[in-house]
Amino acid sequence: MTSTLRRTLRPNTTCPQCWSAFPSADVRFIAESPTLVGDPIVGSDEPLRFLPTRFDRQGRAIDPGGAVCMRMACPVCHLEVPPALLEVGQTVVSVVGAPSSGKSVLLAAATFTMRSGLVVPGLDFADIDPSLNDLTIDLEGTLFKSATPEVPTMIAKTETSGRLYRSYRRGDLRITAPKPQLFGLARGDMRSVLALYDNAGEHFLPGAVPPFEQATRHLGVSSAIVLVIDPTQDPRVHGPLGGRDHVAALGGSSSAPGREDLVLLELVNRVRRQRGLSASEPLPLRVVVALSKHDLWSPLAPEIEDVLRGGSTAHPMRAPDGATLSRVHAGGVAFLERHLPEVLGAVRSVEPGFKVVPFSGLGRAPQRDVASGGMSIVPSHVRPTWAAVPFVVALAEALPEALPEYRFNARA
Ligand SMILES: Nc1nc2c(ncn2[C@@H]2O[C@H](COP(=O)(O)OP(=O)(O)OP(=O)(O)O)[C@@H](O)[C@H]2O)c(=O)[nH]1
Ligand SMILES: [Mg+2]
Repeated sequence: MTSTLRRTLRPNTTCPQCWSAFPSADVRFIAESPTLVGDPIVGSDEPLRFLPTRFDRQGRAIDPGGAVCMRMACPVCHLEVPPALLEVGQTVVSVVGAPSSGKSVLLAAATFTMRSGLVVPGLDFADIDPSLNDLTIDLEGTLFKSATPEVPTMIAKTETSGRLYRSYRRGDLRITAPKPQLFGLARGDMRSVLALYDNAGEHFLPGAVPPFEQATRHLGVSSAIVLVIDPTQDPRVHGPLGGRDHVAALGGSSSAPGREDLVLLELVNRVRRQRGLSASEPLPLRVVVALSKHDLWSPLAPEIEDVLRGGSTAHPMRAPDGATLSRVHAGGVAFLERHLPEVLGAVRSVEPGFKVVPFSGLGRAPQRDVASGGMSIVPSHVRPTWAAVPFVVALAEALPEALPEYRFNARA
């Protein structure tokens, strides 16, 4: 590797796909010569990964077939890593929640609004490599950049395996993990790569079989967890909102009543297992409780409504400041205390510094599609509220110097 490249490399890098830490200088290159196909770790259809010994004048690696190569791969799992990762640190935020809680809609709405630059003044947020972020680009495309914005549609349920995942061989095991979605973050002097993952909710359910636990191994390295809780999955909120069927017809609820407290306890066990922590050690990560589908349950949380009504007149996408966030958090805690007390108890016991943020990824209820029986919404009607805020709060916890104005000024 040339001195120009070496100067900018960090000594170590953590792979966003298999989460192995490796010396940055050990990064493999992906062969470009058409004859060099077949890799022992990622598969026979993939180009060879190799440790370069020859370079051209610009310091670019040359593969054994003589072609110049620029794409890089992790030396352990051989999956592609963007070169930026070798130069700046990585912040991993895990999005966790039961099936149908609203994780994929949240991701689409959050990444779409963050790109606008209007959420946090001065924060640059961009794809590191659009070809690796195809999942987010697809999700955003469905709701926010549809070529047919008047035709009802909906984000599909996240499958437990398939094209949203990548696999590699480790010893005799074939390991499958969700594709990381990587974004470059920059504000002032801070530079970081944000890694996000969209898992299927089934991956987080207690009693999930071991391959599902592999798919959630980002919990072993994340600095913050956005725990998506859908209050409308709890039968106790159905009555005051007009009954279970009424709530289900508006995008809420699900066939099985959610046990969000159990999802949380399972999550904590995995975090401890994957990091080798004892049961008494505090969690080395922050938890943001993102209460989804606020459009449906807002009448049950008048304290939040009061804060929002008196809110600032800045651009509607702008994230509120720490003082407003603290008041909304207090309203969220009061709502949980009244309607989901054991969820609040479970969160409090695992992370006393948790933060509550309500949001609505769609901003309004979808409707049941007569033809397909599924839920759908007209893309031009989608107006997310606070969708990026759970991530802003998570990043303010993970990178406090870069986002000081979003730190809470009161603890729960
Ligand atoms: N009313 C309302 N409904 C929503 C909102 N967001 C999502 N929904 C509904 O909830 C369903 C599930 O949302 P998803 O984002 O796919 O949920 P998920 O957590 O990704 O689910 P899995 O992929 O199964 O784990 C959607 O199909 C909508 O019908 C919202 O902001 N408001
Ligand atoms: Mg999903």
